[in-house]
Amino acid sequence: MDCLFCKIIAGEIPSTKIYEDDKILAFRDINPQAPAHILVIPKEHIGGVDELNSENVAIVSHIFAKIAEIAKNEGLEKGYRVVSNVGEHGCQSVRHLHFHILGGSQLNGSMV
Ligand code: DGP
Repeated sequence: MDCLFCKIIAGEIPSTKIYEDDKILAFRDINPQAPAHILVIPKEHIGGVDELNSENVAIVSHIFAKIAEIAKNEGLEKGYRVVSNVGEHGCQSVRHLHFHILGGSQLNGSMV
């Protein structure tokens, strides 16, 4: 499978890692949209939120528990945004489930 984030997980493409365990990886986005812009991904290949189901959804609770920890470690006490783009209309450019953590300054109030 030709998946960019699977290659990052495999170490074939370098990344700035923030957190890693046997199930997930967090690393800095190559094109930051905010002072802090981190991607959190499952090591299992799941294409996006639209491929979640009762068999694989447990990973999302693990990811969100770690998002809270990561945000605290990044000093984002004043708040942050968690975003997952899905499919063409959602402007998802990498078809591997990922959650953006965006923060470090006042974000725009608009969601779109
Ligand atoms: P999305 O558009 O929601 O699918 O987000 C994909 C993000 O992935 C986008 O913000 C840029 C980031 N990205 C793309 N290629 C690379 C890469 O090679 N390394 C890192 N660290 N981030 C990447």
